[in-house]
Amino acid sequence: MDQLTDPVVRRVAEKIGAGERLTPADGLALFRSPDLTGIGRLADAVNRAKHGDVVTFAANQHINPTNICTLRTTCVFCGYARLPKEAGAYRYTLEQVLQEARTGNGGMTREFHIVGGLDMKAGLAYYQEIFRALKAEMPHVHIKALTAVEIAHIARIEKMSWAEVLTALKAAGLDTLPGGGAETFSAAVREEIAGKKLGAADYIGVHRTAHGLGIRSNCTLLYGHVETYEDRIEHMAMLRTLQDETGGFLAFIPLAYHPDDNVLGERLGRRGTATSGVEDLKMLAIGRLFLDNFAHVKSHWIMVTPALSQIGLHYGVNDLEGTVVREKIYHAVGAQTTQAMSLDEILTLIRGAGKIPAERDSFYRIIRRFDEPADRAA
Ligand code: V47
Ligand code: SF4
Repeated sequence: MDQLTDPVVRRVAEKIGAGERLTPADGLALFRSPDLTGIGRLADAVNRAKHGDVVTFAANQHINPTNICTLRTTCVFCGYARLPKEAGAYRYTLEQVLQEARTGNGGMTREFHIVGGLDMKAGLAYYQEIFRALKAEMPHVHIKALTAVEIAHIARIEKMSWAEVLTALKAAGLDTLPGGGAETFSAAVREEIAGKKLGAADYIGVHRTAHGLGIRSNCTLLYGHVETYEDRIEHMAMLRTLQDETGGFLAFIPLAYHPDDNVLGERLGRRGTATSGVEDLKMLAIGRLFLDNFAHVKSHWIMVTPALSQIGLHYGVNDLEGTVVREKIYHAVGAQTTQAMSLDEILTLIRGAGKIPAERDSFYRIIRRFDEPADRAA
């Protein structure tokens, strides 16, 4: 790495070469460094050492069973939630969930990603029924469902502990937890953007409990709103600490804040100004470098565009959000990207980066590699 121009990045490269973990000060210095290319080269080297040229994706399908949410007025970045009597509010019946599950992906779905609002009428029994019915009809499909925030909500309305809720849902068919609801852990930021949402310690607590019960999970970081670089580092440090303790996280997924059609975006006067490409790439690369105990860093192409995600494959990313069939949460806040990607489109995107696409299961085991064709211009 003798062409690294910024001494800060050079120092970090030496540390990584010596097998040393990055400190919060190192992470902060990287965010402040102008040397995006150098940071990317480091992240790429770390990523290649773990995964070679293979980039994975899952054939997954998002289902959002209810948009009714008690936090509708306090999560000011969210454009998806509705109050129970508000126009556009919905809660699927079991039959509607099954209908949607049956329609997607031409039968290739291997994972349902099921999340929604904190709906007082969607308690334990509602989700148990859904998971049981999905598993009865499609036993091969993995169920990744309910964020830590939703688990805590169900526990509260059912007067049960997190462990009891998780155990009951696991028995009904829940396999893993998605990473949503983390937002940014900093108490001051949370107060401003998600005043009434489950706090950082409890988000971590639900994931710790899940890992203890053999339920693995993902984690996220919502960036590009009012948080500072220090907040991003503090957030990732908490994730890294839990990962040291349990090893239960599968992937880290940075989520780029979208300012359209939500109160926060209006308040900040940010309509039409999503995060910049440089910010997105830095976030992905520094996530890869700081979270040295994470195997997988996933880019969410729906938010940062497929083109940026493709470049991210040279900045530490080894996994792409899959062939999402119908995405509502981001498209409620102005995401202009397509709602789904076909298998061909995903293969073309990954090959266009000079990488080898591979379909994976929900535990990141490779199902099939697509080594071919090598010499096509994409
Ligand atoms: O927690 C809501 C985010 C998350 C906005 O685990 C917004 O595999 C940007 O967590 N701008 C839910 N982001 C989505 C999520 C996720 C997505 C894909 C894969 C996985 C996984 C998890 O969406 C929320 C929140 O952070 N979000 N509104 C917005 N205006
Ligand atoms: Fe509800 Fe989640 Fe939206 Fe907050 S981000 S209002 S918890 S759906």
